[in-house]
Amino acid sequence: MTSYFDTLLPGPSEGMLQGLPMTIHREEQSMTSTVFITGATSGFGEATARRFADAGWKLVLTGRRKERLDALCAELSAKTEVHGLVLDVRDRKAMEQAIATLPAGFDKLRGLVNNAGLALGVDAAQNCSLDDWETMVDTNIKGLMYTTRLLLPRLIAHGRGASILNVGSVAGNYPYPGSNVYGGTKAFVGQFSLSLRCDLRGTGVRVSNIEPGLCESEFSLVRFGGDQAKYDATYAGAEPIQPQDIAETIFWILNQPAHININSLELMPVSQDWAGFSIDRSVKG
Ligand code: NDP
Ligand code: 8X3
Repeated sequence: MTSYFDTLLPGPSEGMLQGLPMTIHREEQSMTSTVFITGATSGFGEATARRFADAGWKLVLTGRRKERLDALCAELSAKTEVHGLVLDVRDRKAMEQAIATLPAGFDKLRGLVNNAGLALGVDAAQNCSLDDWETMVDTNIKGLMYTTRLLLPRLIAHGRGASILNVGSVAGNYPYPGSNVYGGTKAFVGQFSLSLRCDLRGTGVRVSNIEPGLCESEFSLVRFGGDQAKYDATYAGAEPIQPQDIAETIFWILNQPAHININSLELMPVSQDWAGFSIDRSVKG
């Protein structure tokens, strides 16, 4: 019987394993283990890049902050081949050009991690900035749409064992005050992921959506406009999930045997649960 762990073994030559199911998984892994990760300059994306580099996967890493990207690429180049792309996922033309000109050796993908994203604010809808709403839609929906569509041929070229891993959120599953457009964009990610699976029938390409709850990262600094006190209050006493935990989860999903698709995976820290329905008791009876 072959376990998930067999896919991770560096093990002996294929000749020695002839006839074992393990051989099949090893071949799938060694064909082209390149993963394309958006938003690798911090948080989940950076931790995921490190996790895959440790396992020897080749990396294509993207983000807007050049200095951070350059530093990460330089560091991880000691472990594996790395190609950095300073890219704004909202810039369709730049994305088209960068992906069309991926260097040889990075052109066939086994993994796409659609991670780049953000939330801006927690105001009630009636007080929100339309600019912020557009930024979230352009990044979390349109950016993810661009990478997916542009990279699909390269994932299909890899075929069996390839994966698209989308980073959704619990905010796509449950409403809370102030989640409005952010939650809407993550609901899109969930539904798009399921629909993609239908379209990719027969290609061998898998699609997964992870839906994390409270995780500690710069996400909350971005959301609160750099307000460190609000950041600290968000995580105080909660033992939130860490980016390394998410990286392990993503690595596990992409390394499942090729006949298994993790459709969706929702995860929260133990400290987090649901608040229950709220009732406005100021209404006159
Ligand atoms: P971070 O803020 O630490 O990381 C976000 C990453 O996205 C950065 O690398 C940033 O890079 C990149 N990014 C943002 N906008 C763009 C853009 N326009 N073009 C290219 N890259 C962009 O947050 P997390 O790691 O926590 O978030 C990663 C994903 O996880 C997001 O999609 C988020 O919605 C989701 N998520 C986060 C949770 C949390 O509690 N932290 C929980 C559930 C989901 P740069 O600024 O350099 O471009
Ligand atoms: C981030 C998790 O609960 O802040 O997607 O929306 S939450």
